[in-house]
Amino acid sequence: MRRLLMMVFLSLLVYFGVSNIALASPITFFGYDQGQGSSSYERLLEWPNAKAAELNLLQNLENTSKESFEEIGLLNRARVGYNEVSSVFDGKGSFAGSGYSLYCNYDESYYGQYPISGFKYLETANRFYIEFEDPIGAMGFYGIDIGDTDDHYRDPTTPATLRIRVTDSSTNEMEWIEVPHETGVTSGGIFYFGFYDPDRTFSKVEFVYIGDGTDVWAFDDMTIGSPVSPSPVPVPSAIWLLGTGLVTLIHFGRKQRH
Ligand SMILES: [Ca+2]
Ligand SMILES: [Ca+2]
Repeated sequence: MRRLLMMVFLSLLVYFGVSNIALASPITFFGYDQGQGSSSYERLLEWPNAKAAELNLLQNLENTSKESFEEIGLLNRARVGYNEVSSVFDGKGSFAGSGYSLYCNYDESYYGQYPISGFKYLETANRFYIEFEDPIGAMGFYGIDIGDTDDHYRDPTTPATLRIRVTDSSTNEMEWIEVPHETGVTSGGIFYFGFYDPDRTFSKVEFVYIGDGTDVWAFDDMTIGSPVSPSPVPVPSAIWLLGTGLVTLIHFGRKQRH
């Protein structure tokens, strides 16, 4: 009896131990449309590759909230600090950052930065982060004029690149998610980057500026959500066997006592 119980305990340990180890990395999406050139600050009129990446991500999500920055009360060419914009994504998140980290609403290309939707977007040359009231399982965003490091202001030997860092809400661990954008590309390009994780949720997403080069970036049409729930998975045979084993054990134990 004791040996049987020990075997049940060991099977449980193996089953749950293995499923904990099998945590997958986030699944990522990326699409890039090249800008018109470093001497031209004309905006792109369409961005099919970036758009396709956005649609691919959204197909995998539910409970989405989109932030287009259009609701933020700004006059043309005005800027506000992060502390003035505490509620985004339908009130589910808030931005924070420091230094030159501002919202803008230029309705034309400003040195390569411009909006995707409407005429408002987020413009920054610094690290910023978004914190979420309830943890999210997915996020995507448009990045505009990111990676044109051989252009004005920039140090081409240490180009400015964007990386994002997520905080796992259950373990508080930080993890980098690489944004696979090029550097040394033309001004005014547009990419879409997104990720979802079927196994974990995130309470904080940090946009981190790496490199000594100075660059100014724009972000627009960010979406948060959760991965579409998988259809009910049939109970694994191991669990069936375990259950059947336990029932037999209990039955056997009772019989012995009687
Ligand atoms: Ca917008
Ligand atoms: Ca730029």
